[in-house]
Amino acid sequence: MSDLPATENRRDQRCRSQKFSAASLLILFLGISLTVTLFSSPAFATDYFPTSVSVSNGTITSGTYSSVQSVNGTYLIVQETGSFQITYTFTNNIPAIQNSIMFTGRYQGNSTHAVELQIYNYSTSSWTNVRSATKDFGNSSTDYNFAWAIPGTLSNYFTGTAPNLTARIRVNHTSSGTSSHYFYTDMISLSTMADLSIAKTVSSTPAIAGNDLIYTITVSNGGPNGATGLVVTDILPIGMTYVSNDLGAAYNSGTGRWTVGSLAASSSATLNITATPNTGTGGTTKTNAAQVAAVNQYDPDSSPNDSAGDEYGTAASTIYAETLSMSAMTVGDFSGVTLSGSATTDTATMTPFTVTDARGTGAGWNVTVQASQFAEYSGGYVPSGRILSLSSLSMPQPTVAANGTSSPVPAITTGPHIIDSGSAVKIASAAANNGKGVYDFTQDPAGLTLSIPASAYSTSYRSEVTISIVSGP
Ligand SMILES: [Ca+2]
Ligand SMILES: [Ca+2]
Repeated sequence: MSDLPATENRRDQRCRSQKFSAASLLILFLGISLTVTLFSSPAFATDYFPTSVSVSNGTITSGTYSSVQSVNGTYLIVQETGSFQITYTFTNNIPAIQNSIMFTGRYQGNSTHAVELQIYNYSTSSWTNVRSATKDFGNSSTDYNFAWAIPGTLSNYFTGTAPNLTARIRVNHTSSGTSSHYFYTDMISLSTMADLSIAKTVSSTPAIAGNDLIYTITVSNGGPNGATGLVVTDILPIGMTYVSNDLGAAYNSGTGRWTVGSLAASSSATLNITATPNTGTGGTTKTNAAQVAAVNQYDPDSSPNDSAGDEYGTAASTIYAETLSMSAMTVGDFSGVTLSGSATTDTATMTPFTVTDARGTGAGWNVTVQASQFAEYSGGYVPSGRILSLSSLSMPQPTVAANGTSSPVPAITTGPHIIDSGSAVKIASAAANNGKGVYDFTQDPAGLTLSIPASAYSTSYRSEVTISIVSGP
């Protein structure tokens, strides 16, 4: 009977010298230069403020309409005397239809009282609730900061002729009030609003130094209105080299600016950037960020260019250590045969294995297999014992598939291969600039075949199988 113990990577001397070569590359690239890109302050939406304020069933105790034209802690304060209304009128000072109302302030009163925000509908000659809730302003000792979308057909809420449109907003208190209740307005304005968000992914992690990967950046506009003047930045991390993008001149790889321009509500735009981790980055993690840098509309839950919020997204890739390696291949035992006076065969198993070339050098590699001549074995090789003739052991032709983003797959040498012929047999080879990446090799799991001649002697035999990966085309 014969048994074949698992062995692998016996010929690791050349692999080890290759690893030292990769380490010296790492030192060469440590002197990389730093690039800093600065941007001017982003453009924000323009706010339009009231030109007059009127109050019913209440008394203005402090401030005028000019008090409410910025968030500065100077309040227009209305003291309740009944179910008050505060009407803010924007007369002939709005150049275009707006889609949202901004408010900073508070109601200090009875928490059970309904205090709601309304806008005048010139089409129906009635007040429309901006929100469905009636308690838009609950009792609070600290200011609220609201950005509310105006519902329905926006043009119904504006009258006159652009650029001199008029609109009216009202705070409506429907309960009977007392003189101990106050409504504070720090700022109220009409503006435009678009809720932008960014999603970002990367095609490969882990990634291979020297192999392309793709960043996908999607910017979405949750509305309620279209965004204009939209710019997204994506500056590649240090150690990554830009290759290409799928939007052409809209993305400037030097500044990292993607000029999106206009983006309608409920729509999105996508940019794919192809880049390569430089050799020397092995063992590190590269995180790439994209964010909205500028837009003309107010975003209710995030701000441009602050590396935070839902319009800021990141994608990270770990980079493989820059080595050439392969996983273990395990060879099973043969089951053994009963001699019958005729030639016969026996089979044993071989497991799949994986080659990883993360050096980024494009030096290529070869996988070789060699089995020693079968020799009599009984707890150890028997001196001057029986042997089987050379060239009796064959393995099938493996198949290979790239695992993830990889350069052209290596060539497979046509098999089956006789592996105990006295010299190493090349079963796969990656030419220069091929085979960079991770490759999974599979083969017939019971395909290792031993030919046993009719003249064989009955005893136990053993052979050592060595599978090696070596650098070079
Ligand atoms: Ca947002
Ligand atoms: Ca932000």
